[in-house]
Parts: sequence; C-alpha cells; structure tokens
Amino acid sequence: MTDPVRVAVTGAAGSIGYSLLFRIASGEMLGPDQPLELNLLEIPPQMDALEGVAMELDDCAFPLVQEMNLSDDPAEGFEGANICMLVGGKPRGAGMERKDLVEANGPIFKAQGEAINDNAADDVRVMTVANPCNTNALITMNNAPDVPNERFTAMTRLDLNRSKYQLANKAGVNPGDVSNIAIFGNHSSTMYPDFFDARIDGEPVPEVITDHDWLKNDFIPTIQGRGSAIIDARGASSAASAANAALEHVREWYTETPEDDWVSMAVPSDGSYGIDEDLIFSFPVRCDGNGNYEIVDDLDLNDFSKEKLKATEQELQEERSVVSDLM
Ligand code: NAX
Repeated sequence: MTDPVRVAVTGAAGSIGYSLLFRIASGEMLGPDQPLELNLLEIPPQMDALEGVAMELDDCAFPLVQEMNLSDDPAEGFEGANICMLVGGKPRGAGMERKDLVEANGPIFKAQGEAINDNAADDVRVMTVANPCNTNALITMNNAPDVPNERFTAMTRLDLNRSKYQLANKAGVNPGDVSNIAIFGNHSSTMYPDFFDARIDGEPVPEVITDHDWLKNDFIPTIQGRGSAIIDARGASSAASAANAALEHVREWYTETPEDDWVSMAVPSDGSYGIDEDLIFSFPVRCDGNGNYEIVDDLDLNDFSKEKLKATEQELQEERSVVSDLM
C-alpha cells in the first residue's frame, strides 16, 4: 500500500480552491493510485465556508482521501505536509498599486514560510499561486532556512497554457502540437513568453507562423494581459484555468519531462541568462520525476529576448525592495 501524500492548500475556500480541491482529491494531480491527506487552510472569517467545501468533498466520497484537516493556524495547516500549495492571499483592492499588493501580502508569506520551516515534512515542496506569486515565494523561501531553496516555486504554468492555446489557434493546429514554451520572469504584465524557442510539430514557431509582427506585437501583449482580459470579461479573475495550471505545475514537478520539451516554473535563479540570483524567476525547466528539476540554461536568446528578460528582472527587483524587511 502506497503511503499517503499530505497536500496542504491555503485559500481553500476561495475561487481557485473550489476548482482545485475536487480535482486533487479525484487523483488528477498525483495519480489514481496515490492516497491523499488534505490539509485545508483558511483565515478565521472563512472557516464556515471552508466547512461547507469540506462537506462537499465528503459528499464526493473520493476513495483516495484518507484524512482531511481544516485549520486557520499555519502551524497546524502545514503539519507534515509533503506538498504546500499557497493559493490564499489578499486580493488587489480598488485603487491598489502593485506595490500595495506586495506590501499587503508579504507578512502572510513570512508567517507561512516560518510555519513550513517548523512543521512541514522533510521532503516538502512548495508552490505559490497567490499574487504577486514570485515575490511571495521569495519571502516564503527566505523565512524557511531549513528547507532547501530549490523546493520553492511559483506558478507560471497558466501563462504557458495561455501561450500554447494562442499559438495553436493562430497556426490552426491542436494545442497539443505546441511544445517548448519558455515563460521567463515575473507572473505579471512584464512576463516574457519566448516564442522564438517554441515549436509546433517540432518546427520553430517563427518558421510556422510567419506573421512576425503578430508574434511580437499581438501574441506577447495578449499573454501578458490575459489575466486582466478575463477580469474584464468575467468580472472575476481566472479561477478554473488557474486551478488547472496549479494542478499541472505539481503533476509535472513529479513527472520526468520529455527530453525534447520543457515546462516553465518560477524557481530560485541560479544566475542563468545573467539573472539576479536573489529572485524567484520563471525559467524553462526539466523535471526528473522525483521532485527535482534543472533550469534549461542553454537557449541562445537574441537581443529582443534579452531586453524582455531585463525588464521583468527589474520589476522583480523592485518588488523585492518593497519587502526587503521581511527577508
Ligand atoms: P479568492 O479571493 O477567491 O480566494 C482567496 C482565499 O484566500 C480567500 O478565501 C481568503 O480567505 C484566503 N486567504 C487569504 N489570506 C489567507 C491566509 N493568510 N491563509 C489562508 N487563506 C487565506 O481568490 P482566488 O481567485 O482563489 O485567487 C487566489 C490567488 O491566486 C490570488 O492572489 C490571485 O491573484 C492569484 N492568482 C494567481 C494566478 C497565477 O497564475 N499565478 C492566476 C490566477 C489568480 O489571479
């Protein structure tokens, strides 16, 4: 009998949580044979709502779920967790600048980093969805000194999926035919979806999609602004697609990446492509199937791409300076 994996999810009563938990519990994230223990975290005013979500999980009678713990205390919530999915955070309010969002969320991730450090399992892996997710992950990592840095990641998988769809749609192919999408930098409007190295049916995208003006001036801004476009259309931010991406992020972290492809995750920079080593920056990575990954560090970036990387690096450095007192 396989030992259960304990998955902690924060913001479990929120919109993404509602799309995410049922899919995790059904086995879509770690496989149909992997028993699970779910630790669901919320803040005190949301505990009643969380009870309701837990009742619905009960009502699905998922055979993989062996235990479910609900808590508003991070120490309890991260107790024994093998995987922590940090989805909960303060949303951007009316009139809030990005800097205000960074400041408002920072203390949450300091406390969660400390709690993960002291309570999670020895093999813990952490992924952050809550925005600003790169900087929140950096704060968490810096407050968990006993956990190796490479265990902290942030999600840019949604940007990868968005890119995949837009390129497939333009080329008139299936999204499954698009590979090798590298998302660089911050999960924000400065993020850079590198289409030069992406492939369609194994061929370089710029050779398949010959409208380079579209690639540079439509595709990139569409991906960078997709989150806002969803909010404008739906009146609420991406939830089901974000949950889908979070699930894929974790699943692929524990799956061997095919040799001819890569996935993208925001991970601690190792200086690849000249990026500041004290940032959580999205890179193309290859995973080994055991929860380890390597940054794909040998893409031959052109000047256009290098400039885009600089811009998103600079934004992350600015975010870091706002919360330097928390690290
Ligand atoms: P919701 O506001 O619906 O839910 C967030 C939940 O987090 C709430 O229930 C809240 O009570 C809870 N929460 C707040 N502080 C907490 C804490 N300290 N501990 C535990 N729970 C806490 O937001 P939702 O739509 O679910 O989005 C969650 C986060 O994902 C937001 O920060 C959002 O900006 C971010 N996103 C990130 C994306 C990405 O690609 N990285 C895309 C989608 C999404 O915008």
